[in-house]
Amino acid sequence: MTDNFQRRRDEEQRMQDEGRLPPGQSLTLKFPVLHYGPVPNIDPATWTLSVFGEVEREMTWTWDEFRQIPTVEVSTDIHCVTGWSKFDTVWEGPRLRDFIELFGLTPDARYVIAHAAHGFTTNVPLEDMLDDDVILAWKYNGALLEPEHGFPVRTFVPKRYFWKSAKWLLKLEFSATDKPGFWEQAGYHNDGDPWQEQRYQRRRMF
Ligand SMILES: Nc1nc2c(c(=O)[nH]1)N[C@H]1C(S)=C(S)[C@@H](COP(=O)(O)O)O[C@H]1N2
Ligand SMILES: [Mo]
Repeated sequence: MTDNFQRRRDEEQRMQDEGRLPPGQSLTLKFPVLHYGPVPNIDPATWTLSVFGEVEREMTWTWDEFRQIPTVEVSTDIHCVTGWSKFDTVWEGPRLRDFIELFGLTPDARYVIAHAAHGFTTNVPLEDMLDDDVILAWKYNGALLEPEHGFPVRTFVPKRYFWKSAKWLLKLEFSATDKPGFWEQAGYHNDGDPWQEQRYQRRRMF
């Protein structure tokens, strides 16, 4: 027991030293499910995805239309604020940067707010959402997303803690001002960079 525990610790230390495991994280081989509230029962026949705010053209896609958009595959690590990281997860969907070309942004767009089922929201600066690895994921390991992992579509923002990757996406808002989301208003850090261990907001004590 102790030997196994020590070996795991050593392995995690090695990965931290190699720069792959962010500070305070430990590795999981499972795929934990984490969210607030129940899994929504989304019917793909009526689901739509819309973009609004600082866009040149407001647009809406049905599930059939959305799946026609060219996709990229991203294989990378994910890091949850509760302390688990999972390596080499494989996701597929349109790259957000390319997706934006379909409707265009106004010069005032600075933040992207993901709106998901049950009123869940999360905010990320536009600049960070233009990274190569930010996609609107609708496949995991080559198959459609499981309902508990966000079917039909989730945002995927691997350079932030995983709460910034909104499951059950309904709308993307492009905003001139920042709008702290569900967990961000509840005390999670506004930026959520795992490498800087930005888990929670610093609170003024007095
Ligand atoms: N819509 C929605 N998306 C969400 C959440 C949520 O509560 N609602 N939780 C976030 C959190 S805290 C995490 S860690 C990841 C977990 O994703 P997974 O269940 O696919 O592992 O989803 C994120 N996306
Ligand atoms: Mo999380």
